[in-house]
Amino acid sequence: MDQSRRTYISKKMSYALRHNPGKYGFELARDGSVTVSRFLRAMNAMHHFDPALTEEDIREIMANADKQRFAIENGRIRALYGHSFPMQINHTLTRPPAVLFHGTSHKALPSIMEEGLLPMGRQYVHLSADVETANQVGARRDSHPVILKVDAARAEADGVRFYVGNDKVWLADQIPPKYLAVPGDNQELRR
Ligand code: HQG
Repeated sequence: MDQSRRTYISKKMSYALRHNPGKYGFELARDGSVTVSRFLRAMNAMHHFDPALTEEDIREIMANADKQRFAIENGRIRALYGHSFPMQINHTLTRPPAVLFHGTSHKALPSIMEEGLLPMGRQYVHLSADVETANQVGARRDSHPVILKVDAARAEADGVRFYVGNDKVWLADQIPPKYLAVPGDNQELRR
């Protein structure tokens, strides 16, 4: 399979597992998973892949991806982050590293420093474990993204819940502005 086909199928997988499982005719468990066999049947019925999509193909897509977006465990597949449908997925509550990052656009900054980081279209706020990852996330929206530094240790101590996505992506409930700063500025941009 060439990389463009892997990317094409990966986007369909994300759509089904993060955004619209109902359109594919399956339900997800509370952890966001569905059996691989049910998933393959639904994907093949919807997209008429020729040759038919197999578990081996999915494993090849996952192994060659730039990001770890999916996991297969005990015959079940799930998206690790990014969900947008209303039923909230249970992610594993985990103590975050002391500092996390969030890459965003200059345009969004005033509103973020006013309201905090909100999940917007997704179920959880997405944070990055390192600046490089935050840069990649932010570059989707701004050629010179703003990298916010999140005081995760203090937020967690104050009751904000954090969850693991993958080794680079963390999820959280909304993050009030007092835990956010633009690194390099002497003055934290909090209200
Ligand atoms: C912004 C991709 C205004 C937030 C990525 C972001 C990530 C606010 C946008 C994953 C705001 C939401 C998620 C506020 C937050 N006012 N704007 N109060 N609070 N925002 O796409 O974090 O390639 O839902 O800064 O790599 O950009 O799909 O979240 O710009 O890991 O696997 O609202 O999706 O992964 O955008 O990205 P998103 P995100 P995949």
